[in-house]
Amino acid sequence: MEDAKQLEAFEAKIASGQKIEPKDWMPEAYRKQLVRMMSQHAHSEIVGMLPEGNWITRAPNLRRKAILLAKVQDEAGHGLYLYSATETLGVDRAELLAQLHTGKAKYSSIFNYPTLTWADIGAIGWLVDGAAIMNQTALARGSYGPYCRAMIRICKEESFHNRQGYEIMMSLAQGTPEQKALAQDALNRWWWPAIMMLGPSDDQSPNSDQLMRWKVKMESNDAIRQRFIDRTVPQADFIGLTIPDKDMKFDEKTGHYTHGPINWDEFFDVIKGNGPCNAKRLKARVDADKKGAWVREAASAYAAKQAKEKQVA
Ligand code: BYC
Repeated sequence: MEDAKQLEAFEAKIASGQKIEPKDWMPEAYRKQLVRMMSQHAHSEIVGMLPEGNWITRAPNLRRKAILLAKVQDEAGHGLYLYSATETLGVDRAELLAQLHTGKAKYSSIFNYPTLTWADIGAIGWLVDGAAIMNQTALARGSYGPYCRAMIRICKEESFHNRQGYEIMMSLAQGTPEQKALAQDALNRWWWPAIMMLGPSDDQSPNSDQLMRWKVKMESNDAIRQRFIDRTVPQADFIGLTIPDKDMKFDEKTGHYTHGPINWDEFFDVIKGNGPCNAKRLKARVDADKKGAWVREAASAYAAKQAKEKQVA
């Protein structure tokens, strides 16, 4: 039974804007929600390396290759910060990875779409990292210390990712008609999945109320989506690309863009495991885990040997 006084003190701390730290008392529901969300976030980072990793060997020149390699390495780093931050809640990383590998834990819907052309790398940086920044700068102001601190660093790196993506799109849009068509095609395919990755509409978001009350989420899914749209549509206009939404228009009265209907059936289908690349992504992670087992075993054996030698000395 949770102590009402402890709960009151916990909620007062959050209300006053203080951070909750790993050794502080917290309700079990808060801990569970954080483990769910932070581990899904960590999984998204490492699964997110796959569609971009697909283009490292095919980047059009050395400069592009070096930048993409650095970006994909950053995503691995984000996964590491986030698994470490999740471990502060008393769970084991191996257990979290087992949940990913058995399909029990989710990862972001966006990474279940294929990267068909080089322009997709531009679209991912511009739209996917752009949407992630909108979401994560809000999360950085949240209540759980280790998650917020991880977010601050991640957002700085995502800003670089976002600019590299937009710069790829800008170069293609200013190139030959074929290059511009590649950029437009990538925008057409990634726009709606990027809009959806910010989560279901508020009326279909069962976790939001509790998470917002406890300041894990600082803004609702729809509010962040609107901010992302308002920021991104003028960027598309600036480079002469068209958002694939015939209903998209600027509303002078509200100062916001209004958009057409979102295909939520597609979103829920993808998160159920039926997206174009779900099976492929999961297999790639499971295979990587199996292939890396000997490295983990060797590292553990070496650490045990070192510890034994220290004891003897
Ligand atoms: N995909 O109640 P809701 C990156 C699930 S990686 C899959 O609104 P919540 C990058 C949700 O889990 C950045 N599932 O949930 C990496 C819930 O199911 P469960 C990734 C989704 O948690 C590499 C159900 O739908 N960012 O940028 O309040 C290369 C109901 O939803 C999705 C993060 O992970 C989705 N898109 O809000 C390039 C940010 N959306 O768990 C780039 C951290 C919802 O109850 N996460 N679901 O079975 C969050 O901010 C929140 O978890 C969400 C969802 C806004 C995503």
